[in-house]
Amino acid sequence: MMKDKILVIGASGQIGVELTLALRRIYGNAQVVASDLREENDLLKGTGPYVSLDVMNKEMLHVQVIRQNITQIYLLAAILSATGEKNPGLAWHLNTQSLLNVLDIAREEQLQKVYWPSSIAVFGPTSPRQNCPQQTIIEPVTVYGISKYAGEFWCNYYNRRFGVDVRSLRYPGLISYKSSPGGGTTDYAVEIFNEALEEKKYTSFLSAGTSLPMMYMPDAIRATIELMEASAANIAVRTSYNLAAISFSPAEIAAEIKKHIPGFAITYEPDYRQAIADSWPQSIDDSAARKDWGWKHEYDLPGITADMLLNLRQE
Ligand code: NAD
Ligand code: AKB
Repeated sequence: MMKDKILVIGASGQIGVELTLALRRIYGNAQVVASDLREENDLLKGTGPYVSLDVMNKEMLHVQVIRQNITQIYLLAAILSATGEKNPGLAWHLNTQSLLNVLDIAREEQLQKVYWPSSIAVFGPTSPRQNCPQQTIIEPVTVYGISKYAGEFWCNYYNRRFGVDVRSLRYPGLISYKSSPGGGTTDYAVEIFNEALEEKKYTSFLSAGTSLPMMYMPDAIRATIELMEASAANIAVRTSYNLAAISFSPAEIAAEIKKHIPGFAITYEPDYRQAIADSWPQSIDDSAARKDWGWKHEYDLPGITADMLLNLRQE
């Protein structure tokens, strides 16, 4: 049997760094090829192979897949919600064409598996705000959400029509300390920790009571690997699975940080990202993921806060 050989595209990003390191621990360093348009992240250096790659260049991507004997692709390259609103055409182009390039190559080369993340950003103002179900009214109002929703249907199409084993999760906002977030609406929940430690104050670009679905990176990485390792027979959703952990607002995370840094102060200056956040649900029903492949989150807000501050203090 051919040994698994994985290509991670967008490996220098917020998720890519930690996912690449986790995959290398499981499959072996040499079996996981990291790639990105930008330079190799410092945390990846010396841990395994790295190639400079533009996922929009389909020919070069195809060459790499053949040359490296790739059997699985994790596609993480994307433009996120806040940056996407500044250049909608570019966000649509990158987010959808990168996926089509990967799905086409997966079909032609009969790759074992593909992973591509969607987002809670697929939901819009007409979706239920609380416990938003897997299947519901979905009318996204950001270009990022539109591109993710279209991508989900491309995944479903390539699975049904061509048998490509592509799997996907609708991640909530992700909180991490290893690699910085790349231009999303939930980025405040990472920035707040750095500013709390450095300045003892933070100005939030979302209002005090804006509650959003969130997750700690270790949970997100584990969810990704558990989904990818599940038996294909258990993957009933071939668009993208709702995935949830906790929900909180800027005021709630600030109160939790204050327990560790009593002098910490937060102020609020909502900007264009407030409208994006207001269009998303406050909480997500992920019972399909829990039932089909046993998803269970571990970290709550006190656990995330304590771990973030501990690790950032050690840097
Ligand atoms: P990120 O912006 O931190 O990382 C994306 C990486 O892709 C960057 O390193 C970037 O250089 C690279 N990239 C961009 N264009 C490329 C190209 N043409 N070729 C090759 N690489 C390219 O994003 P992230 O937060 O790590 O997100 C990864 C995926 O997860 C995205 O699809 C995103 O939509 C999704 N997601 C992320 C979150 C989150 O909170 N981080 C939540 C939901 C979904
Ligand atoms: C963003 O805010 O754009 C991302 C996401 C929820 O997809 N973190």
